[in-house]
Amino acid sequence: MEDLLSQVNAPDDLNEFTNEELNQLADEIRDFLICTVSETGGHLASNLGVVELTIALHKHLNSPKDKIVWDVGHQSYTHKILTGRRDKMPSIRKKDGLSGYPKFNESVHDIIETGHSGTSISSGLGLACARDHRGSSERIYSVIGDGAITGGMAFEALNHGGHLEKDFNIILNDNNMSIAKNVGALSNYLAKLRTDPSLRKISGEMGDLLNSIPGIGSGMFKTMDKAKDSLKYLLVPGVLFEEMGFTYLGPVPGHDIEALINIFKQADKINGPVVIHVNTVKGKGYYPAESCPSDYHGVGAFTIENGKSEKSKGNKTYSQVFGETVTRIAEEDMRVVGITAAMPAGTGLDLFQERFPERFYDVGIAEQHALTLSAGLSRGGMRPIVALYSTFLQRGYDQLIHDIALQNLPVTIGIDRAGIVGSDGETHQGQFDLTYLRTVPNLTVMAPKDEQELIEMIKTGHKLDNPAAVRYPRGEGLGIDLDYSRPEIKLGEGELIIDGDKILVIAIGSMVYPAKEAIKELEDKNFKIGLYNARFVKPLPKEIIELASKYDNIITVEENSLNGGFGSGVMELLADNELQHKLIKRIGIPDKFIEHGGQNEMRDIYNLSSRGIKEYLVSILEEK
Ligand SMILES: Cc1ncc(C[n+]2csc(CCOP(=O)(O)OP(=O)(O)O)c2C)c(N)n1
Repeated sequence: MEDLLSQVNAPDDLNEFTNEELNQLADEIRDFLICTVSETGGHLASNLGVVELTIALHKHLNSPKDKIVWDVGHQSYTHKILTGRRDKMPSIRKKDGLSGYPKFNESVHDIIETGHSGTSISSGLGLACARDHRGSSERIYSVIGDGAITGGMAFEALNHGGHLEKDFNIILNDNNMSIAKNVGALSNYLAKLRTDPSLRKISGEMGDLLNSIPGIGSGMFKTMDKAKDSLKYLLVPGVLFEEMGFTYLGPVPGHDIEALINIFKQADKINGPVVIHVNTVKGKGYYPAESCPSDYHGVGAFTIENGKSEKSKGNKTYSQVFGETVTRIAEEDMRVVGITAAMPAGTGLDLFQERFPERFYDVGIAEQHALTLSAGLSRGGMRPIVALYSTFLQRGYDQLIHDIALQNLPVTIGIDRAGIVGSDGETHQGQFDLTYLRTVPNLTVMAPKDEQELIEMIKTGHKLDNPAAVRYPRGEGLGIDLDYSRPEIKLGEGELIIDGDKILVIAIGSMVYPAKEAIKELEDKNFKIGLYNARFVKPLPKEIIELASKYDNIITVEENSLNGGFGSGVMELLADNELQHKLIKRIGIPDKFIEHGGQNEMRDIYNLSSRGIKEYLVSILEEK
């Protein structure tokens, strides 16, 4: 059979293909995706689920004039392949290679950049408003998953979109999965629409009926809508969306390109906003991913034959140690509840979920709600421990301030993936949390140098009567022997690791060991460089003032933005104590969004490795 994939360099190339050829192309793309991701790693299962949907969209639409807005953007690989980036796919998620998400600088077909969930309806609606202001006529399709639509932003956008009555289409890509199994009342509702044969039959019959009455069918829906005919509740599936002002079409089988194109044609004829409910299978076509989609949501390189990932060093990850710590604390304290926003495995809370299902809450992709729910739980006498990634905690900043800190509630937040995250790039970096947390009154902010300190800091958070946050990096710990019985670290107590003279390095969290290594490599110089592990960003250890007065110079090191970060905090402390002349250098993340690449590779580029820290120290020593 002739290879079709190599003939597609732009969406227009699809125009030449018959339906049969489009199906063949889907098979070829699927093989290509499995092959590529087995080498690069990436979001395999989500991408395998939308191959036909993406082909159908590009066949039906005229991109880039018409706009496709991807929610999260992790499922945009087929879109990248169809829009001229096939040859670059082996570089995906690597430094200087393609991003794993839509990016303006890669293609005119990437209209909105994303990485966080639940933005596509708002941005699609914005594009529709802009189109109408300009008086043009492009079609706009936002593609959102059943997981992403559980987030508050998606509800806000539905509410507004139904009110505005703009022409734009939402494709609800329903595979019944978030990263883990999707949760929530909306998810149950979608499952009913998907599986209730009577609704499917009615939907099919209604569709046939509409198709058979040219120009009248969609009007009929509208009449029913206006009349608020109670019959509609019996006849029309998706009444929830209908009542919010959308026309609901579907559910349509999401691996049938012809059926998809037909429903898109139908949607284009309808005035006002439309929800097209598409059923897909996450991981479609690759048995390991189809049978266990959560394991293949995001994967490292793997062997195609058995689906097994390359072996890692085998140290426990920070997330695992966090999960184990919370579970142990909960054994002794019945008040402990664990909360995640759709990331039970990613945050390590799956262990807690297994052990204490009745005290575990997965709230869906709803970070804001997770935090305010914790505030309520706390006021009700529980001791919530919330686990969120640093980048997603950004979503819940007001909830942290207004609902937790203002009321000084004892909620502990485990902030995973803080600092450089690696191949997910700009949208996922945990580079801002120390900056935005430092300003919150009542909040204690900690960062462990290793996984043992993580255990002790979670205990500190749990014992405090005020809110506390502990931030730790993505990936494996240092592999040290863990002692879960050690007590909590006292509030504001840092640790002098090397007592030196002249220069003191004050490091926080993940930067303590690289700083120690750098200092060790400079041991034979005349200076003895000191090292202090601050442990606390808020309150900063008082000991820093004492130490600073003994040393000539201070250098701070952090895996956080330099703007307003840990080093800024030390600077303020020194200035407030007339010691501002002591601080000579702050090492940290510069004022920019950090691109994708290997985690350690990017750390090294931004001097957040022992090499980078050593170079800084050498330059300072040479100046002296
Ligand atoms: C605000 C936010 N929280 C969490 C995530 C992590 N995340 C990425 S994809 C995903 C699940 C998305 O599920 P769905 O929308 O159904 O898409 P699917 O992968 O199933 O196709 C989650 C939780 C995120 N990207 N953004």
